[in-house]
Formats: sequence, C-alpha cells, structure tokens
Amino acid sequence: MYPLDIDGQTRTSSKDAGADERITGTVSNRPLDSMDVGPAWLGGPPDPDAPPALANLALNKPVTVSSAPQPENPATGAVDGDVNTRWSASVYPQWLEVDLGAVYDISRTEVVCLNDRAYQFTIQSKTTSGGSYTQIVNRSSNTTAGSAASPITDNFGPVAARYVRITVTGAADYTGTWASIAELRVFGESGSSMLMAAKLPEATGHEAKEVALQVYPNPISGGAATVKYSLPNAEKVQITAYNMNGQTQTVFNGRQDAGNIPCAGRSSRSPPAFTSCGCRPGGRKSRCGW
Ligand SMILES: [Ca+2]
Repeated sequence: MYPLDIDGQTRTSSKDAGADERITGTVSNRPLDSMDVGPAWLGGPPDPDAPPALANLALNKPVTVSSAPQPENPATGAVDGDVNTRWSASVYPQWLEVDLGAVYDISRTEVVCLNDRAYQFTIQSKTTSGGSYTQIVNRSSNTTAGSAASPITDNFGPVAARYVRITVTGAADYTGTWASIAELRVFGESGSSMLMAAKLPEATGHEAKEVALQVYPNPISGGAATVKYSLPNAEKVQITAYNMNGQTQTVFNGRQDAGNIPCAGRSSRSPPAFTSCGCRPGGRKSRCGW
C-alpha cells in the first residue's frame, strides 16, 4: 500500500518514514517545534497576528520593455536596487514589465524617478502571461516628485500578480521625451510566512552523521528554495520539507552517490514543491560543486 521507508521496510502508514528504527525515544506525531525547523524559529514561533513582512519582489527579476532602451540605461536599471542606475527610453509612452517569477499578493508600488521628476504613469498587473491586465495604480495626472528619499508610493488591497507593468505617459515637471525610472519596486508577501525545514534521518552508527544540510533562504522566500547537502559516501537518503502547517513533501527518497547534492524547489507552492534533487548534468551522474 505504502512505499518502503528509508530502511527498506514496508511502511505501515503514510506517516511512517522509518523514524521508529532511527531513534530510541518514543515516536509520535506532534506539532513542529523550534528544534524541527532550525535557527529561524529559535527566537520563538512567528506571531500569527503580525502583519506579513513585505519585500520588494521586483528586485533583480526579469524585465521586458516596449522599445530599445538607451544603451547605457538598460531595462535592468529599473529593478537592480540601485537608485543611481535607471531604465531610460524615448518617447512616451514607454512601458516596462517585470516578471515576479510566481504569483504573489502585492500591495504597494514605489517609483523612483531620475532627477526626482514627477513622472506620470499607470501600473497594471496580470497573473499569467496570456491573461488580461488589471490596472492597480493610476498616476496619469501625477504631480508628485519621485525621489530616492520619497518615492511615488501607492498602497492598495492585495492584488494577485505575477507580471507588473509600468507605462510612463509623461511628466508634470519635465519637458523632455525620456521615460527614466531609477527604481520600480513591487511589494508583497515574500513567502516569509512559510517556514521550511529539511531533515535528514538521524543516523545510527554510520556516515550519515557527517551530513551537512543547508536550507536557503530559511524561511524560504521569493518563490525559490534550495536545499543542499553533502554525502561523504553513497547513502540511502530521505529528505522531507515541512511548511508551517506541518504539511510535508518528500524532496528525495532513494539512494544517492557521494558528493554535493542540490535540490531546487518552489516556495510559492504549499507545501513547497521540489522539482529536482541531485546533480546529473547532461543526464549523467556526476559530483557537482556549489
Ligand atoms: Ca536602478
């Protein structure tokens, strides 16, 4: 009925991962505690009533634009986190679209303009590449300057979005034809409310004791998660990811060669969905470096 556990024994339930053979204490189902989920919880569990942490989800994400930018001011200048670099294109209207990489609930945008200009723009979003846009910000009559110290900021109810497009249509205080945006920031829940732990089974008397395990970032955020570990020798390995609700997903369960093992997953799924684990470039088994 159930696949074999890590010891190669028949599992008696979906929750039987072989722990009873691995530790001497009583094994029972229980809520996760700080020892399960690593350093991120050592100060205590998150406050469930705390407002969600917002992160700039546009930072260093892929961008597309309406026309060729000024060569020295490429599209990436709008999302590189540096207020001294910019995206510039001429003439109006010009748009720039950032792909957040996954659907997030976004609730604020900030726009920093070259020379503190009062650019006029709209911001639209959609959840799929083929979907239709929803306008979430209308600054088409804007007269507010957008400086590094005081960006043009709009807060709105959470909007599910993956693709966020700013269309610059003019400026209130600048008569040139260049759309020059130093930073477009898109804030939303980064996924930091989802905590993940990956555990190796407690080994009894052999090399797995030496396994080094990293989960990065933890809590996972930004849509992607990576688990890395080293195996000094070929081993049976079982890695399970947990989210804060205790939901699990088996990242890997099987035999792996010695070496450094990366696992890639998506934190935007709940529980996190891991799509690859191991290092087999070109389809060949091989060790890999980090
Ligand atoms: Ca910039």
